Amino acid sequence: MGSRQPENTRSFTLAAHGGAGKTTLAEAMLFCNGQVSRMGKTEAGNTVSDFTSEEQKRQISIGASLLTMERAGKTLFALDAPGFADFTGEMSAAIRVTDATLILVSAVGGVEVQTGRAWEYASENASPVVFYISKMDRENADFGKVLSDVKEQFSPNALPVFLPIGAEASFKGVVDVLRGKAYIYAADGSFTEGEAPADMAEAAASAKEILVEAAVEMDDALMERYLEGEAVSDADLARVLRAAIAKRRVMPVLMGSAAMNVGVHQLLDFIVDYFPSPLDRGPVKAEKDGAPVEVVPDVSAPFSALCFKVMVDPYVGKLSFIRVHSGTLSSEGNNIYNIKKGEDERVSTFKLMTGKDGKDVKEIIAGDIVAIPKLQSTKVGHTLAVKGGASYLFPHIEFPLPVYSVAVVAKTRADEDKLGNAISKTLEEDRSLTFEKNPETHDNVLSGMGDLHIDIVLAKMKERYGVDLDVKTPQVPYRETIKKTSEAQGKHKKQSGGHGQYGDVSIRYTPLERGAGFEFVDKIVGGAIPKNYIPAVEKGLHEYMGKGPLAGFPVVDFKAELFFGSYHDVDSSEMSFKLATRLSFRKGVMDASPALLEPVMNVEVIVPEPCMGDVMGDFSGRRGRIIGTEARGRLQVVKGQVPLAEMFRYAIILRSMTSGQGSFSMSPSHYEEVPADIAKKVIAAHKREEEEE
Ligand SMILES: Nc1nc2c(ncn2[C@@H]2O[C@H](COP(=O)(O)OP(=O)(O)OP(=O)(O)O)[C@@H](O)[C@H]2O)c(=O)[nH]1
Ligand SMILES: [Mg+2]
Repeated sequence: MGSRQPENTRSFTLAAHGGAGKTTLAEAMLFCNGQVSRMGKTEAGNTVSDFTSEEQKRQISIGASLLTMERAGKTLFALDAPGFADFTGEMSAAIRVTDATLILVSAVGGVEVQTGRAWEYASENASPVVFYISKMDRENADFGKVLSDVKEQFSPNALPVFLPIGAEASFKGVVDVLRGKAYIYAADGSFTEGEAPADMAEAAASAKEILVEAAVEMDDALMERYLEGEAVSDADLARVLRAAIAKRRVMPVLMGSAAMNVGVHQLLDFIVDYFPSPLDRGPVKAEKDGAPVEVVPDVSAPFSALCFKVMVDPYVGKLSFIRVHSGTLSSEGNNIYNIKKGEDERVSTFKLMTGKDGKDVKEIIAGDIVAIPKLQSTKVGHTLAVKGGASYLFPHIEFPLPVYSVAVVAKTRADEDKLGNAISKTLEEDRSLTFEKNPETHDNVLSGMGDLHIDIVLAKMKERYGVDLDVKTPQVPYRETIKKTSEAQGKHKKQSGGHGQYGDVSIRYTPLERGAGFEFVDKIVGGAIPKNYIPAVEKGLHEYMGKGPLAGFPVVDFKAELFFGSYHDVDSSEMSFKLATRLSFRKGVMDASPALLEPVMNVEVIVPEPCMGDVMGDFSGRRGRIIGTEARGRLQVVKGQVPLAEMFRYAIILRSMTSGQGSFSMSPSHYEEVPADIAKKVIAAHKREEEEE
């Protein structure tokens, strides 16, 4: 590789709705490029991209796979991202670190929900977009319809560069509008170059004219000459078209059939000729001491890179995937410095990855996307440099917040012992996953993007780390409180034989406002209880508060005033006073009209306008209330508050209610009293549990 230059690098993300054909297209590219001798199929579980056992079993992509290709003196880095909504984080991270986004749209299915997400992520990252209409060989493939949908829903800048020859079963080639040539494929996958079929010549010429018109706008002098009627040379056109693509002024529309391997050579050539290089893409934003800086993709600048993915292979170990943004780095005698952590990391080699296989390379340069084995402290989103070199940080990579939670329970003691290690390794790889022990309910709560995501995580933990887990709905962290004032005496007395026990307290319990917590007041006068026993009363209250008398949940928002009591010179002790406090507390709370409180969440749902009615109606079915709605781009935001108890399966319900178009996020708001009929059930369930124990 030696003298590689960023101008010879092309990186792109394959992004689309689930099943649009990304992995098949990636496989066809490798095949055309001579890197695999037989094309694998998703359904046969033998593609280069989908190499994990869960991907093969489920016949979908789960993680973004990196494929490296050499073609016509260029290095191509393709990230094949998953399309299923549960793995959107993999797609957004891939788009962030590549120089272009190849958005696939099925010629049969057309624009779908995740096509929209791919478009949005590309737009947020100002990523140049090329559309690829896939599956042209399939029955009902309709290039014209999909093209007009793409234009209408995404951008009028979507302009065809290839035109299909035939369709469905008779789809056999493409006309490359720029070259004015036709490429006709034979059954054995070979193709011949020729003139465009006579009935397509006019369409091809007019498509080219539209491209020329759009592209010359990138160069004022050229545009002037063009408007005066001068022809634009091929070299000039190539130059301005490249610029127009890099600036999202033209979004080429290509097409083909990956499964039949028609048009893939032409796609690869187009990538080589027209996709933006890191130099075309220009500087990326970073931050130094709170001030913005621009990082230029210059090979002689200080080295800097961003880690965007971590993969833990039980055999090979950890691989950290990085995008190099500036400089050159050799693996010989160099450490990498993790700026975020302030730690040096040993580097033995860099790997050019294709699926699970890596090819060692000694030097990496700006624009490269490679893996580094066995980095210790580097996590997704960290900026890497060389000690004493670059000192800025790239913005963190944002992942969607988890929206679906389950409580996991180890099946056996052995599973429990292995859980910690398995979870921490899994979390490292999967940034859309969180794990938390709820301090109130003691549930081990695993949260992710949906039920498929959680299913896959559990299957992976079982296969890789041998941890078997059961799942259940997490417990709601209910709380208890009181609504009235009460006074209760607690007297603990045991004076038969041996050393006796004696404690006697009278405590007044008063409700406090929501969120106030607990307050203890010592109102003892005249030594009714000696000073040294009073801390025991307070300590006792703190302890018993943790498990309320109503249903065993923490008691909150009340004041306890110790106002009277009595003691015995010999038999009183701290323990006796604690036990007396317990008697008073249980009676006092039950006499003060106790109530159950539940957490209420702030919920924000983002949906297309037509789904708003359903979403709002569903809110009231969940005991929720709407706070307001507002428009956000082409979508609507519904804001409201809903009890947590009603939200556990919401990710799944929202998906089906909106055909996958809705998304939501939530955060804790406050505690509120549980309606009586529901409280009764919760209390009864708790009693049953206690009896079982
Ligand atoms: N007929 C036909 N089928 C195709 C073509 N491309 C993909 N398929 C089929 O479509 C299905 C999905 O293909 P994949 O390549 O796995 O789709 P994907 O976009 O990678 O899917 P995810 O990664 O799960 O989002 C498979 O059954 C493929 O065989 C094509 O060009 N023609
Ligand atoms: Mg795939």
